[in-house]
Amino acid sequence: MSKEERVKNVNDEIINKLDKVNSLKELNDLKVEYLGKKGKVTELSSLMKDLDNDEKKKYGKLLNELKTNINTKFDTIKQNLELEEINKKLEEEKIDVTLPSTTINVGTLHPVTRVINEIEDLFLSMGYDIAEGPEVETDEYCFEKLNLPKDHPARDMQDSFYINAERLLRTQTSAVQARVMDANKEKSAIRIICPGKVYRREEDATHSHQFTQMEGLIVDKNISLADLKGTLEVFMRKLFGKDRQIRLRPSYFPFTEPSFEVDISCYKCNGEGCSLCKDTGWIEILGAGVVHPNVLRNCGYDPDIYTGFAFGLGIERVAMLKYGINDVRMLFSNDLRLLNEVNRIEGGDLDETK
Ligand code: 2NM
Repeated sequence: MSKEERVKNVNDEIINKLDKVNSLKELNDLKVEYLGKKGKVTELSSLMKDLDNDEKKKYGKLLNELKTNINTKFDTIKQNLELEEINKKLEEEKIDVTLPSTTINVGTLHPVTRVINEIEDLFLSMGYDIAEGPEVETDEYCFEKLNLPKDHPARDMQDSFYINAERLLRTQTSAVQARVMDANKEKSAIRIICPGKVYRREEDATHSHQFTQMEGLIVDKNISLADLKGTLEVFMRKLFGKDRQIRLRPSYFPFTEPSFEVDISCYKCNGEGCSLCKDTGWIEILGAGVVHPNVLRNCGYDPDIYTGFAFGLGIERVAMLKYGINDVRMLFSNDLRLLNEVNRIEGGDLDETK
């Protein structure tokens, strides 16, 4: 067989085999078989060394044509196979967008957060600002400015967590109100509510060493007890329903004079008497009073020009009453049943489409 015939045979052979190639691996094997070090085309090239110059030229040209031809075919087939592979993958991994999705659990607002938000919304609508302050407070703002000097017996009422002689975890957010009054250089009117965590060293099992408080303060000219009563009535009706009545009983707080405990008519029995209100028809909910002249003076306000009222309540207690929770620890035990139940009552506040 002549060299030319051998070249033609190899060419035919390879074209025949390439027709049957089904995968990139088969293609690669074929490439090694023909163009590899010991391949059939390489073998044909080795015949060159025995030829004279004229024949070398002719035969060389033939070999080059063969190689170019084979390589082009290889490349085309490779491209086709790769394309087939991608299409196959795309076909197999097609996403069906009509399939139902897996459920994603959306979080809910904590009951304490809900109550804070509700109270903030109401007081913002009445022109109050929200004020915040440090939880590690100075003795001065927590007690002294609020008419509780060091030897005052009222300090026994709330044993505190002291950091050192001068600093402690705040026992009430009125410390923030003293700061706001103090910082107001123009000594202009003030209307604020102060939500936040407070800390007390409680001994018994039903009280927590930490709870959330909301205190309100208004300081202006001509503020009277009637303003306090009206404000608290609106406040309580927003939280517990439009039919609520309020009742003020005399009490004592060092920072207010006079001071009151405030009750709401029981929302369960409407004042008839039931287990919730212990047959009294009333539920105790707030502390309040007219700001003591000493407090105003301590914070730079002239009590002959300005008067004010203040009130405070525990957020956990409001949440427990509103949502029928009878153990305060339920609020902090991360039990999803509680959050789901409150969410059922109030609706999902985190869903922005609502
Ligand atoms: C209460 C009850 C009564 C109160 C007083 C003040 C301030 F800053 F004016 F002195 N802030 N909050 C106050 C009065 C708080 O909570 C049960």
